Amino acid sequence: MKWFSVVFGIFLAVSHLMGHVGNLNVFYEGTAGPYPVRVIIRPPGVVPGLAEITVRALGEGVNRVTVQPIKFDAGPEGAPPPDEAVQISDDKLLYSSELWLMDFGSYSVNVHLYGEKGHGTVIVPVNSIATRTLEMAASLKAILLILMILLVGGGVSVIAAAARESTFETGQQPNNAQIRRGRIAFLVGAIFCVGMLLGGRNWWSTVEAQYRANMFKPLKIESQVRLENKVRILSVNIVDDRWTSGRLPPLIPDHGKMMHMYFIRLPEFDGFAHIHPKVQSDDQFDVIVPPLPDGEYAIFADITHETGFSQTLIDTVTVPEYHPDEELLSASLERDMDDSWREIKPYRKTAQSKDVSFLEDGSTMTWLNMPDEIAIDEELEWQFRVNLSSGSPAVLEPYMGMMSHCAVLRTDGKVFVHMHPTGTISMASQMLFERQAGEMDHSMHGQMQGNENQKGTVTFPPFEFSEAGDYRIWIQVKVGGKVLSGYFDMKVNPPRT
Ligand SMILES: [Cu+2]
Repeated sequence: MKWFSVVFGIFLAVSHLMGHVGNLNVFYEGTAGPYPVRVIIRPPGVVPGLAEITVRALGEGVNRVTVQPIKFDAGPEGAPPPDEAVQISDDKLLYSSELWLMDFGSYSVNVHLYGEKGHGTVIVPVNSIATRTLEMAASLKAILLILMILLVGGGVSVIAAAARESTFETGQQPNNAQIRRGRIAFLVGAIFCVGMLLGGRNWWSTVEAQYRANMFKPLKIESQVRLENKVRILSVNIVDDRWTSGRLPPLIPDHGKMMHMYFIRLPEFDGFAHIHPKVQSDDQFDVIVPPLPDGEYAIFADITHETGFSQTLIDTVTVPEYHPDEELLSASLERDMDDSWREIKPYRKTAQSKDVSFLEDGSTMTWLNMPDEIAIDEELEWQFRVNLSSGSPAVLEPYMGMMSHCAVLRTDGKVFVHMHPTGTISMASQMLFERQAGEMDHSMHGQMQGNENQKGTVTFPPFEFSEAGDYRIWIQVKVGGKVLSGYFDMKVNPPRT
């Protein structure tokens, strides 16, 4: 099926969405000092623009919340004073605010909570990027056009009339010389006004071109698979000249890896891997392809820059046939110990969505609150439970510091989200901002990896889909030292009317 590749190719060409490809919203759940808290940031998608911030205290005792945007390169000293978040009247635990993100780049929003147990802070990183241009409404366009004609027409007439008649006595008629002077003034005035308009247009186009040049595009990558003694090695090369010319800040590791890649077989999503390419040179990352069937694969690779800016690199790659007798020991690199993969059932658009997924070892993963139907912009806290084949709840262990890793993919490839029970943020950028702020209580990191390990459940902070469509969702957990990957299919409807 070539359609996916075609759609995907077009998407790559025009894509300006990121991180979470096609979804800019930031979800975070963790603790601010003594207070458990959930923060949602909805960036405007234009720069400068107003970001919407919602803070929910997950317990009693909070009576004041402030929010403050901090640009990475300006630091806390260069930040505006904190803004008071307003309590939303009928819900005592919910606060909301709007913050201006003035510039392109990496920001953090520092959320301060005050109450009975004192003061707590949490830092939530957010990318300030432009992903769209705002269209002017047709009615406004029409009004402005009419005003422009009136203004220019009126201006030129005034100039002409002044030149022709300003020296008259009342009631006098203009003579030929005066009429001619009026016409010349009309012409000069018209040329002047048109010149002003053209100049204005020129200025506007320049500003707009600058904005467009600053619109977010993920770094361009090229990927291929080569064989080394039958071992399939995937190479990802960053070929974007913004990167190769050294204009972008270097990368930092996120839970110990420079790149986190989801590697998904097309077009039926029946092969899935979460792998970690290793740095070979400034712009080359290599990884051993897991023992999955040959074919076309989609790549979603998350990286975080030294400024806290994170992005997802996307590509597709053709993978040759798997050799069961591949000589892994002779390969020039090793498989990362945290790499995981699974072959699963092909995606069928028509299939009934099921809330139980059978895992590799015979245990099950149940989506406890899977809705029959969901529409975009509806918040839903996702809850999963893993049961051993004996039926008793599994004891979940952290996998790369998290109780679970989740990947959400729309089946046309246009929306991709990678998240954890702590939300959608890059942990690397959060730690970076915390270091910059220099005041954080690092004991909180223990609690951030996830919640309620008892009863084999994991919970993700409320997620809302921002685009309708068909989705496949993968949920990974670690049980008894083994990574298990469950998957679910879900249809997301347009907004309810
Ligand atoms: Cu993850």
